[in-house]
Amino acid sequence: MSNAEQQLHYSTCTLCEAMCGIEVATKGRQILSIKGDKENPFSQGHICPKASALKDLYDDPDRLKRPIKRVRLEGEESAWEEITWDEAFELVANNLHNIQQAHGSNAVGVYLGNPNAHNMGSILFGPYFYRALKTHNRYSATSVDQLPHHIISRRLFGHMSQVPIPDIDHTQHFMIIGGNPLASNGSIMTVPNVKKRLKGIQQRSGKVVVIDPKRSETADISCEHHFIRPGSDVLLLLAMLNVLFEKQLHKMDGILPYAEDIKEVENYVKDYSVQKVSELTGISASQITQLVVDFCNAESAVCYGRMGASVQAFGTLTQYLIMLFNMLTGNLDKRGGMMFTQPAADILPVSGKGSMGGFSSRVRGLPAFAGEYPVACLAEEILTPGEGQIKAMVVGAGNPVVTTPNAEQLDRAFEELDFMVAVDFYVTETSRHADVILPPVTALERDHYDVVFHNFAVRNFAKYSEAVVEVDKDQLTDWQIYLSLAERLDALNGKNTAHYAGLWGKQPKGVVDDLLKSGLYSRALSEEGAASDNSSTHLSESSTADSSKVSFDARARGLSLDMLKAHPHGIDLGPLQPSLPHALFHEDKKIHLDFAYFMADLDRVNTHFFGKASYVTAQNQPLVLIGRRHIKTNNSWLHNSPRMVKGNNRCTLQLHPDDGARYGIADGDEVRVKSRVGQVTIEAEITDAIMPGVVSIPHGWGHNKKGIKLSVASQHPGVNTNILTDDLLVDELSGNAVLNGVPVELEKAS
Ligand SMILES: Nc1nc2c(c(=O)[nH]1)N[C@H]1C(S)=C(S)[C@@H](COP(=O)(O)OP(=O)(O)OC[C@H]3O[C@@H](n4cnc5c(=O)[nH]c(N)nc54)[C@H](O)[C@@H]3O)O[C@H]1N2
Ligand SMILES: Nc1nc2c(c(=O)[nH]1)N[C@H]1C(S)=C(S)[C@@H](COP(=O)(O)OP(=O)(O)OC[C@H]3O[C@@H](n4cnc5c(=O)[nH]c(N)nc54)[C@H](O)[C@@H]3O)O[C@H]1N2
Ligand code: SF4
Ligand SMILES: [Mo]
Repeated sequence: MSNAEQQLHYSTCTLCEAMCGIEVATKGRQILSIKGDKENPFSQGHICPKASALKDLYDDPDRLKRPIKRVRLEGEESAWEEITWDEAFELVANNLHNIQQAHGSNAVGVYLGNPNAHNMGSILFGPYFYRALKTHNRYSATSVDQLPHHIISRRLFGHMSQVPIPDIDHTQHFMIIGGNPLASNGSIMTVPNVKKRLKGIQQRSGKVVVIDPKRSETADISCEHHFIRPGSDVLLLLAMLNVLFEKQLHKMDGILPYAEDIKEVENYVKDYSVQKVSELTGISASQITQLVVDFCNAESAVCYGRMGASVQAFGTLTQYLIMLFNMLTGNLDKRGGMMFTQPAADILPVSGKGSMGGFSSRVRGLPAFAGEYPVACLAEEILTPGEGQIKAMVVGAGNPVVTTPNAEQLDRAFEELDFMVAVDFYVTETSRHADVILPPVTALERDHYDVVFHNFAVRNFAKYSEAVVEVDKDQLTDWQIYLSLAERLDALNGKNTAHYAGLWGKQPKGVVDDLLKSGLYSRALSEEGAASDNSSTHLSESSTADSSKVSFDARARGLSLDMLKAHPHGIDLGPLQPSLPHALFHEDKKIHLDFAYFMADLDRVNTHFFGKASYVTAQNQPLVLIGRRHIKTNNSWLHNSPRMVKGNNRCTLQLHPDDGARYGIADGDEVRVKSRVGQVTIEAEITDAIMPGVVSIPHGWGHNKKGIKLSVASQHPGVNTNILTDDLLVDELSGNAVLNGVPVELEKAS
């Protein structure tokens, strides 16, 4: 091992959505360094400080490599014991099976966390396991995140994952509502080096406008920033649409062939004048009008809303109105506007469109979407006795005890389970409750094709990379874990398991190969490729015009895994292309605006903001809590890397100097923050970057739970903000959690 040669590998960082290309230097099984891959046509050498955390994760002595089983000792104590994979699979399959036999299929609940989306194996082979479980009790991080986007795409375009994204490289006007891509590196917009691209808009005389209760890092480099009262975006959007019609600024010609009824939007918004909403939003009437006028005067423009706009009381309606605003200004499916992507390996045609309606949750009646219930109701489904009560949990790549609302209640609920299994390489706040932990390998130890995020990328691009380091025979990837469990469960349920042999042989990468070979580019290339010498297929034509760095070799017979292996930096497939009506999944090839479903929520808006009993008057607004991200965090799970937590305490309560004075709180003071469901004590950070009446705490912290095995994170525990967020506060239309705009009270801790 010691005399192994140094090798360079070209891989992809899977930590956030940006898909940055990385150059990894290895010697044997040692990872020497991680740098940006300059030859990667998509990310062009960009990485953020988190990329090196991939090495830290790989080297982390706290990381699990073999399955462990909890052994209960006397009293409340327990210890972990390493077991073989065979023992582990048997234990898990038997327990889940027995619980389902005794209490019904729904007695097993599943929660899937965010890293699944960045994992080819989990995305493609995880479903075999969930299907084998046959439970309706499915939950995921989607309902503390992008659920509104999926519902809108399902209803309007016919598929939950057909989400149009901002054409950032060609737009002349970018309005960002509740997103901070400078910290998050973009979301539902895969965009490496977003800072350079935002600056690019300004260099070509375009404009970046940020609407956010915080003057964020993104606001700092934009042309214009407006504070907005958290949760009032829906009013802003209604008024913006109203201005469009009042000033006759709308451009409907392009969209009318797909959505004739779009004219009716005028009737729904006519009551929401800029004057009516200005005090409640905190943005003046003339400023709102100007926002619309500037947007409409731009050659191309796009309005984009993310976390801050989605994960709040009116998140679904807000995102819907954002979509209508883009449509009514002629910016859907237009260069520089909101565009659909053309991914090379397209899973949409072979994945579920998103089932709607039918089910609602047992205890509270929250709506199911795409076979999942909102995670805000998970704890009550475990804690409330009766038929269908959850008795066992499967948690895959998630840490809901830190990341979901009313976290302490969920923590208690997990204690009540008869059995729990976690697929995770750490003993976390969540997995510490498990009876068995099944640890998969980390990102650099597995093959990767980004099955999800190419679909949200600001440029069409394809890239495949093999694992950069070898693993031991008894180290497994997520897909091997899921497939093993699925096979055992099916066998226990008396099902025929003959087809599993084929799946083991094919592997997730075989599925990707099939998708590539049957995909858009392969078709284009095999139709024209062999004959042409200058890579001028209908797809690359515009890519050459757009100075793509690597134009793909059209002489090749078509895109495949082998072709991608031969291009280890990835293959650029050009800028986004207009693609209506092709992008629509509805059989009639129309956009279904579905006013009946979405606009029904205006009743709730009216009651909330204008009803008699409303607590949200302009004068008497409660102090509200929002969240934030930092470039060196990744939700709850990178705090065990020393270089990610180095430096000043970042888990602080930010508040405005006026609020500091009002509550007698100075910078650095310890403050007690209380909500309906919990309280925390946290250090205050006074800053005028936050709007008066609003406080902010980042999520993902609170590593002080007994029994976790995160030795670095435990030294920098921070405070879990989701102890304050309220499981009963949801966006009622979707059931999505409200993590922004939570009423809280403050006092200086004595
Ligand atoms: N207050 C507040 N709360 C929030 C948010 C907020 O803005 N404010 N944001 C929300 C959002 S957008 C999200 S997406 C959620 C995330 O919420 P979750 O998905 O529940 O949590 P993560 O912190 O991403 O936890 C991921 C877990 O997966 C493990 N893991 C990492 N990679 C892998 C892998 O490849 N395989 C397996 N099996 N395990 C892996 C990690 O060790 C970690 O324990 O948090 C949400 N919570
Ligand atoms: N460094 C880092 N990057 C990440 C992650 C991470 O944890 N750390 N997580 C990843 C994940 S899972 C996701 S989903 C993405 C999320 O990526 P983004 O959507 O960019 O999320 P945030 O960075 O939290 O930015 C949300 C912004 O919304 C603002 N906001 C809060 N409430 C409101 C409101 O009511 N109205 C308006 N208009 N704005 C509001 C906040 O002040 C904040 O600036 O980031 C991804 N990237
Ligand atoms: S921005 Fe950072 S975390 Fe995100 S993919 Fe790039 S290097 Fe990884
Ligand atoms: Mo997320």
